[in-house]
Amino acid sequence: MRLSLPLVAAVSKILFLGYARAIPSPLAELSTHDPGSCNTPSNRACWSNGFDIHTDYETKTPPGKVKTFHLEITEHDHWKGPDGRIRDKAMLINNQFPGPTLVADWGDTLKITVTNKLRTNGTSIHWHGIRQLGTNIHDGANGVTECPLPPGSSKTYTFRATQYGTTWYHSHFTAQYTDGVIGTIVINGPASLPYDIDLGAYPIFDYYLETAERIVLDTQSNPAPPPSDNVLFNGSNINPEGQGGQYSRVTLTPGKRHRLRLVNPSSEHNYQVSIVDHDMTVIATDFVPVNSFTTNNVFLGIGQRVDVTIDASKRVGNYWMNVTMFAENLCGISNNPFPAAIIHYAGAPEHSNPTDPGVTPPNTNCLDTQSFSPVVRRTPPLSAFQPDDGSTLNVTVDLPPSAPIVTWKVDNSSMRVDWGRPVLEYVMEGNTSYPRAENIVSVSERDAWSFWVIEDLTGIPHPVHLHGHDFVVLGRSGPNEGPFDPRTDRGRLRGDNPVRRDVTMLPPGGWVVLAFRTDNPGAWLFHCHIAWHVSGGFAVDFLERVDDQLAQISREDAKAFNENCHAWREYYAHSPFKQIDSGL
Ligand SMILES: *[C@@H]1O[C@H](CO)[C@@H](O)[C@H](O)[C@H]1NC(C)=O
Ligand SMILES: *[C@@H]1O[C@H](CO)[C@@H](O)[C@H](O)[C@H]1NC(C)=O
Ligand SMILES: *[C@@H]1O[C@H](CO)[C@@H](O)[C@H](O)[C@H]1NC(C)=O
Ligand SMILES: *[C@@H]1O[C@H](CO)[C@@H](O)[C@H](O)[C@H]1NC(C)=O
Ligand SMILES: *[C@@H]1O[C@H](CO)[C@@H](O)[C@H](O)[C@H]1NC(C)=O
Ligand SMILES: *[C@@H]1O[C@H](CO)[C@@H](O)[C@H](O)[C@H]1NC(C)=O
Ligand SMILES: [Cu+2]
Repeated sequence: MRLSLPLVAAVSKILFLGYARAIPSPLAELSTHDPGSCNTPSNRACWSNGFDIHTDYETKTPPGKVKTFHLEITEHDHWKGPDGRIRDKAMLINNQFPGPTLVADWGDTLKITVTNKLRTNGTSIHWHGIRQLGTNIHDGANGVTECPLPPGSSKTYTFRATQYGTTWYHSHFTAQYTDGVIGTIVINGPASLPYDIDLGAYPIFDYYLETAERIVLDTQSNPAPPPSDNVLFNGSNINPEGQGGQYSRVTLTPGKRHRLRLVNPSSEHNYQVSIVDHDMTVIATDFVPVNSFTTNNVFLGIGQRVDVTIDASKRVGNYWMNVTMFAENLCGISNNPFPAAIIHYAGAPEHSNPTDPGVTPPNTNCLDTQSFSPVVRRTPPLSAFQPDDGSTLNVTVDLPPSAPIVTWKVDNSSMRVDWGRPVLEYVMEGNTSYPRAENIVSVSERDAWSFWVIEDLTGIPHPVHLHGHDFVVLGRSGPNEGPFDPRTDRGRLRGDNPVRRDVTMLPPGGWVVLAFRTDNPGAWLFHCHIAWHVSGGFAVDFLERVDDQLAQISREDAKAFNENCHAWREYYAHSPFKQIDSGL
């Protein structure tokens, strides 16, 4: 399919509302063990002694506490979902759907014990966007950084919240997260704009009545994804077919400014989010605080987070919050034609629905906005970028009947991890004979910018995600502009404080140029976040400074790793079900 629409900027205007600077004198009296006490509605830029919105969180972390959490994953048959319909099977965390929101402060250490109470499936939980500085072994990517946890066993994931903002966690065991193994995370920290009320994490995601395994098998024979049965806002919606369920209602206090932490933990859907008659002001993209940016709709690709503020400055009433997917651009497809939630002003009628349908936002060709400016600046040296075959990753898809099943490939190789032989095991053994299907991309230079051109030859927009780093988005083509041409396209790159985040959209039939600093040794997945595409092999594994990584694995972590792998291999030898996809 060829698209001729011009790239329409989704933004209305840029506002430099300015964030208040940290006030020096009262701050000096604050104890460093009292994070957040200078973080008041009128001064969200402030955090604690020596830490504020201008602090570079990649180099400095405030002291924090240890926070412990317990997540238990269980399997449910004949489960009645939030829109009143029955699913054959669901997998829930602590019996909640979505799972509990984990809340901590910037600088805290999270200790999260995950127990697998599933009947036959393994599991591994990935903490999306968490940098895992020095703790790659807690990244939760099974077949890469650990063996899956077999049924009946537990693992404690331990990592430091060096960043702050909003994110989510999910199973990385094949497409298991689509069955319900997802939840959100809020790390409290400073913000680039004052606000009165934090409404918390607000996930918007696709919901299927079929099991994830069924959809994986279907998309192995036909690449066209099935439409979702619904789109849930904060875990609820009405049943679009009729009786059952209810709209999510977000209550605003008239006259106040609210922070809403939008998260897209979908399996297939990328959205443009809009609220009838209201602007939103973006203050963070993924974990990266940005200078406030006011718009009437925000793009939310899978895995992305956009923290916005919303002023309750309109007439007291109820307003639709909509998500738009342009199906012709392959941005997502649902059997719910107009997925929506209700923005409810306190004092407005409690049970009535809004009447104004609002307007459909302009079509951005399923591409995310590139106009954000991070508060803490980066200026990657474009002169150090030497595009060649070695820095290009191309994405292709083989279809039946020329391939046995739909097979997604990066540089002509489809990822297939071996759950029982994760990459870190090779690293710990000093064995460099990685199987081709691990899709290893070695990156060995230390503390350097590593530049990558990603080219799409599949004709579909893909939300691409990197573990262990925020990348900078140096440039991007429009849809169907073909491969990156160094002679003409170099000039389109921007090194002056480009967008920085952990997911961006790869244009269909086009390219994106990304870079990250090799400051975090480990085995870091880079993959499409469409569940059916990563399941089908669309992933590589950046093996960053493998020698330095070996030195940072603690003896305790290595022991737990080996014991779990041993338990997994024993279990898997007799497990009734085997790996049917990439494993991710
Ligand atoms: C995972 O569990 C589901 C539901 O019980 C089952 O259908 C599927 O075959 C299992 N897959 C693996 C690899 O254990
Ligand atoms: C989302 O749902 C949770 C759990 O029901 C609730 O506590 C929270 O207030 C909701 N968030 C918003 C913004 O409505
Ligand atoms: C928003 O959702 C409501 C309810 O489904 C619908 O009536 C309205 O047309 C939608 N508006 C937009 C702009 O999608
Ligand atoms: C994609 O990259 C691989 C490996 O570099 C190369 O063999 C192949 O020819 C490329 N495919 C296309 C269509 O450019
Ligand atoms: C891609 O890999 C296949 C084997 O999987 C090989 O036969 C083919 O020659 C490769 N193509 C290119 C362009 O390297
Ligand atoms: C490296 O690992 C592979 C795969 O498990 C194994 O076949 C090989 O013998 C190992 N090499 C060494 C030197 O241990
Ligand atoms: Cu994809």
